[in-house]
Amino acid sequence: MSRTLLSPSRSFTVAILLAISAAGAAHAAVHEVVQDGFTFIPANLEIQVGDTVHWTWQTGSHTVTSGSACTPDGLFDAPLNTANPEFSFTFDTAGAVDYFCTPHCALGMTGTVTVSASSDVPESAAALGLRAYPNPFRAGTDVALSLEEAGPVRVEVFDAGGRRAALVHNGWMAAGPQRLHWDGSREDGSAAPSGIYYARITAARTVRTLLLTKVD
Ligand SMILES: [Cu+2]
Repeated sequence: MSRTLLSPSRSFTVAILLAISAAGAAHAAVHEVVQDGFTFIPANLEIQVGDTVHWTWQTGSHTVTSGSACTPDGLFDAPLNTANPEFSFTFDTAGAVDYFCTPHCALGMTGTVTVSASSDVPESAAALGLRAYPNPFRAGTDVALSLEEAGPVRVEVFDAGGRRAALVHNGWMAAGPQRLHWDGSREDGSAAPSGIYYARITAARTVRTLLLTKVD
């Protein structure tokens, strides 16, 4: 019920176009972490949604394993040794991700990647003219976008804590103006509480975010 793909809008006062193109490519930085003895350097990293962290091995045999308190949480778990001297992971969700080295966690070989969405929102949304209407909204809102070329598009909504509230669209989309409706409900069908949300649009290898405000 939250996956309504509307036909191309005939109202350009509503459907403000979003051109997802190479010219407007989102910043998607790669951050380097080096294994040095029983430490990751830097141990604490602050990045933005869509960024990639690249770990590089130097000596010994280690792992890069997500989780807190030396307990894997399943997000990623990769060896870091002479046979696997590097590992990359792209962070798609805001929030703090703890990780550790399995054999050396008790020695304090841990790290944290803090993924931020909020600081990137105004700049990226403005650069693309991305709009939702209405916004703020009560019952539901339409996200307007326009692809230069047809291709796969994923539109997700996250709450302020980085938890996904809804998958609005995940599939092929034609070129030209489109509107995607989020009815304001969570994936389990319950109504999302009022507050700040982020719509994240993934298309043409770029990631865009748009601030949404749900009011009572
Ligand atoms: Cu280690």
